[in-house]
Amino acid sequence: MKNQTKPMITPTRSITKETEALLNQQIILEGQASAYYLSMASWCETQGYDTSGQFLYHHSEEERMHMLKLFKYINTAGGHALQPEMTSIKHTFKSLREVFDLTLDHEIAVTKSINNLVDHCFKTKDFATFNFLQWFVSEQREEETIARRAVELFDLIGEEGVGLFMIDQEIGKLEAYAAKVTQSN
Ligand code: OFO
Repeated sequence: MKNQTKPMITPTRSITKETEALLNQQIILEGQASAYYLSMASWCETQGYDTSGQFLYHHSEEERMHMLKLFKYINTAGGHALQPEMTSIKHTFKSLREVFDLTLDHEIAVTKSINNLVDHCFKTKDFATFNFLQWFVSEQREEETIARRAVELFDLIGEEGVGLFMIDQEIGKLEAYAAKVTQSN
């Protein structure tokens, strides 16, 4: 009887350990984004911000899809994608504005991390991973645009009277807006 613990196939590694570790770091950020936005969506729903809630549920799904893209890439390249721990999830928020301020902060952090990864791949001549990451570069541009517009709505419309209701409605239109703007660039 052969040793059952050995894998049937030994994958050929096409990314370095360092790149694998950086990609796993990126998985953490995408997983956090998905978890944070899910928690925010739930809070919005409990507060009557239904459109923002739907927007954030959808955004949470998208972030999970980004995380899965990285899982597939790392494992196909001979590495091991790791499910990150999810701790310190914030469940309640001071206001709708705080939700979108935090969303923008997180998107900026994700963009920085993607840029560092791209820079690392270029410097180490890992052009396959560099190429794979271009999708994330474009996606971050779009997501940062959406998050910035969301935050701007609070100053543009104002939160008094029916302001918050209107902001909630406008948030539902942001994805279509950002897709149009980034495509025309
Ligand atoms: Fe994964 O796109 Fe934003 O964070």
